[in-house]
Amino acid sequence: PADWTQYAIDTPTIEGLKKADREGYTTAFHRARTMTACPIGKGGTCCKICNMGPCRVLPPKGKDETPEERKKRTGLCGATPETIAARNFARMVAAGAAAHSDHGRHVAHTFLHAAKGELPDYQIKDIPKLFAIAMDYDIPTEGREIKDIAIDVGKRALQQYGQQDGEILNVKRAPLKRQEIWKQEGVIPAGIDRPVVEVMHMTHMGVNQEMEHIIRLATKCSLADGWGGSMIATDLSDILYGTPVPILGKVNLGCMKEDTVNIIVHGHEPSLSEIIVQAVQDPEMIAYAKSKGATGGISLGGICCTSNEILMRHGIPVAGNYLQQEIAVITGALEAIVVDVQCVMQGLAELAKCFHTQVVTTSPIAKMQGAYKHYSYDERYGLETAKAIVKDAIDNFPNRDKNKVSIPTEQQDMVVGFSHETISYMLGGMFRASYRPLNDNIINGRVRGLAGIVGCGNARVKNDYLHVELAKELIKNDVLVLTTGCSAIALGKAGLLTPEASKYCGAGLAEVCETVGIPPCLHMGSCVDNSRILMAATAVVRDGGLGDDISDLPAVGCAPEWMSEKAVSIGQYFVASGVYVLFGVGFPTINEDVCTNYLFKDIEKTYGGRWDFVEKDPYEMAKRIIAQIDAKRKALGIDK
Ligand code: NFS
Repeated sequence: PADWTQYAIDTPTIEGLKKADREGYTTAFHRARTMTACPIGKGGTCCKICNMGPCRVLPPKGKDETPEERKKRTGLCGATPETIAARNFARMVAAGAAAHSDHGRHVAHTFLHAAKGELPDYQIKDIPKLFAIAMDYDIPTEGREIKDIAIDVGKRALQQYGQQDGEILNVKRAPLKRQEIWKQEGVIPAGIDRPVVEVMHMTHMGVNQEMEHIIRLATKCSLADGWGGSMIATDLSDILYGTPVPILGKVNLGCMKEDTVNIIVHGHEPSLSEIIVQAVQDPEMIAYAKSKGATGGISLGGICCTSNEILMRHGIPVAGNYLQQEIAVITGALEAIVVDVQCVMQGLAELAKCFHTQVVTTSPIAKMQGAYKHYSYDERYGLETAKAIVKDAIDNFPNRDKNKVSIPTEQQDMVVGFSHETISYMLGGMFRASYRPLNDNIINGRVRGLAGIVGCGNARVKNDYLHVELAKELIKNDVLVLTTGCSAIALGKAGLLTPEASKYCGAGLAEVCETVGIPPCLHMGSCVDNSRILMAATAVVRDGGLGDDISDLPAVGCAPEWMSEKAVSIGQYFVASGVYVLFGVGFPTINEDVCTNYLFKDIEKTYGGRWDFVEKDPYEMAKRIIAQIDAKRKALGIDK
């Protein structure tokens, strides 16, 4: 068996993997040790878009081939390596944008029907944000019923998806200078769905064969995600379920208990998990659990971004991030894992067969072979469905095999819930909410800059290690970290989402964190909530003193352990919004130089942002990020 301390840093994961070895279970960690990634596909130079191929155009670098010889290689149709790399990249962007945007569509759909009063278990919660969004959407509010405003907001959001002409609404939130750049480049999406279809079309055999143009249309698609679908997902979830405010939370598998029915929700969309939160608090359900021998009642935890959604709004504990989904099953004490969409491993179903765990799929678009039960979740029957799922899990409690149970006790406190609105209130105060105090601290150098650390875990590298070491290195150098997704959960487990973590900070950042009473790493939510980071960056620009565009800010983005296509879309919309973005663990086009050079260098001339890549050294990552921040400070004339 492998030495798991080489592949994970957190004790429950390491212990879970050892248990898997002892008892003969297999996880993604195991598979990553026995399977190698395809070296040609990984670098972006395998073309499989037509039936004359697949054409493996370029072998991995380092084979005995001169750059000239490499350049001569083409696919059977003559497609050049850079066209192929760009097309593959663009398709990743499209898949990621589709996932985020369809999530947003689902939220908008639920929102509209809730607004109409058709969903008894859903009510509009955040009225001030409803008014703010209505204003952004040009919907009149004066003298109108809340219900009518909400219906209009829901309709307008849904209409954005199929809009064929003009511009998506939210681009006007961006700094004016940014909008000009997008206009000039022709990358403002008309609607949200159309650019996804366009990318699928233009990457079909025999369509777009100019690398830069392929990337341009991929950029438009990514903007339809970040400033479109993802932003709608965030805004409408906030209005419907509440905008996050700072709240205490806990993270790690210690949220599961020996004497409770343990249920974990996993995936991304909050619609069902919001109602499950209510169901597990129902006294009848708790009494029922006790009647089945679970003397402690019911424990609810979460994994991945569904978890982040209910953590931010209700303080529901996080069981773990992406690579803990199988480890949670291996505890032997999980009655049900309720999954919706995205980042759910098919390996779960096989693994669950070794235990009593019920895998429950709930999305109309996501079934799993071997799952215990499937619900095509319909919001009209919200609480009824949630209760049926919880009741099933309770009935499953007596099936728990005590001999197989080992629950970790680790649980780490954290402070979460930093929506961009909340950050503004915390810094500026209720009556003059503003980012100006942050700007002042950036100008005076107490805060050197801002870094978004986001994205997944990847079984190819030591789990959580890159996130945590990078964050520590950055806060040590006075860089304030904004975090979302599985990265935020990794930082939480490491104790970096607590005000006490200011002990890892440089003197300047420590002072700011202690004065305001915030952690040096701010958990801003799930991956669609990267749109909050865009809004925060825009607010920093608006509140003055740091240039007039996002690209002027000493701000960077990093996904050190990314694995999903969504991460590529996020990266691209940050680059297109003027941000330097660093990826770890491979880059989609890295085996091909022309497209990679464009993304890493030339694209900066257009957008002021660019890509970069460091395989797996968090200190090298930090070095490059800080160099980038310092260069921006210098350009602003605020370097010390
Ligand atoms: Ni983001 Fe969230 Fe996690 Fe990666 Fe998956 S859960 S949407 S994709 S793995 S951070």
